[in-house]
Amino acid sequence: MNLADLNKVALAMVTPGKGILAADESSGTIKKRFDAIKVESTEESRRDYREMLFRSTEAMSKYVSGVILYDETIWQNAKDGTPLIKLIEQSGAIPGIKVDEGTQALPQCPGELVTVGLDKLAERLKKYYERGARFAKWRAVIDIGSGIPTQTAIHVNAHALARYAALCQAAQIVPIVEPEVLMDGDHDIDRCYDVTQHVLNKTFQELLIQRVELEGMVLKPNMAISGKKCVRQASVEEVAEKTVRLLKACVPAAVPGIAFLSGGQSDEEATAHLNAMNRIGGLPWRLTFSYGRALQAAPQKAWSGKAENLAAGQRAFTHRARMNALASKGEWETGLEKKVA
Ligand code: 5MM
Repeated sequence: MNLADLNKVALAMVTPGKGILAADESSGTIKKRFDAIKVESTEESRRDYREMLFRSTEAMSKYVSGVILYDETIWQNAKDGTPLIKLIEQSGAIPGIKVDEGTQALPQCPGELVTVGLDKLAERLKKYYERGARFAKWRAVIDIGSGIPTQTAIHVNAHALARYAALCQAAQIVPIVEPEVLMDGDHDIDRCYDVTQHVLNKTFQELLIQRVELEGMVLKPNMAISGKKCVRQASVEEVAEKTVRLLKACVPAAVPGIAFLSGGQSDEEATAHLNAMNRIGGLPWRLTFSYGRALQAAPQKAWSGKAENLAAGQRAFTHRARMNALASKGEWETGLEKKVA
């Protein structure tokens, strides 16, 4: 492993003024997104949609540091035969790959999940590196509810995250470590804070045990935020203040950067929260976005599967990418939302 090179890639992924596009929806998830805009999910429609994003020159070259791909996409070609991964490289963004293989029910823990995909991971990473991927992603899912999460679910998921991260670094690939505490449910922000603290502490403990080099990774956490069905929704300032406090308590300064997931927040909320955190300042790591839904909901709607809407889809994507890029520097304001790029 060459740690200096891993660190260089990790720092580039969290370049101030840029962030990550999470375009790694598995076939089931992208089908759900396409169903919502009444588009049939086929190999061709998924290719056309992602090609539209990757050919958004302004967004990709100015606001996007890296793109997380799904296995299908990394091997796919654009309509003119250019590999989609080349479009990303040509824009100056770094290609990455989701390597987990989804979740399975965790035995003895009703309602809880464990992320799988460690079998043959070393071989898969080698192939992805040869194809051009320089970082990877693995997402653990922790649900909050009555009696959950259990210690068991937190432990096995943290262990798998660390196993994945160690294998990535051995393959000269920067791991994005994503322990996501879901915002579904009626719990309040303080319960989210406590559970996330527990999950992050356990994750860093496992990373340490498995000798993962912190300088060569990126953390992708949830924010400390109210559950979607909670009657008291915390303000933007409270989310920012509590998330920063939580991360300072759990994330070593050796980690180059933190790139948040949006987790079901509205587009503008996700931007406002990131912006407010960056305004706090004095942080040991860079804070940016690694959004899926909060970057793609608008372009999906604008595109709606029609070739004549490609430019509108690209405009919508560029706008959201620009808003989040500004938020990664604490320079976003509500008023800018109206000036669609
Ligand atoms: C893009 O969505 C990814 C989901 O993949 P699955 O199909 O395997 O569930 C997801 O991991 C995503 O990268 C992160 O959750 C961030 O996306 P959001 O929408 O939460 O910002």
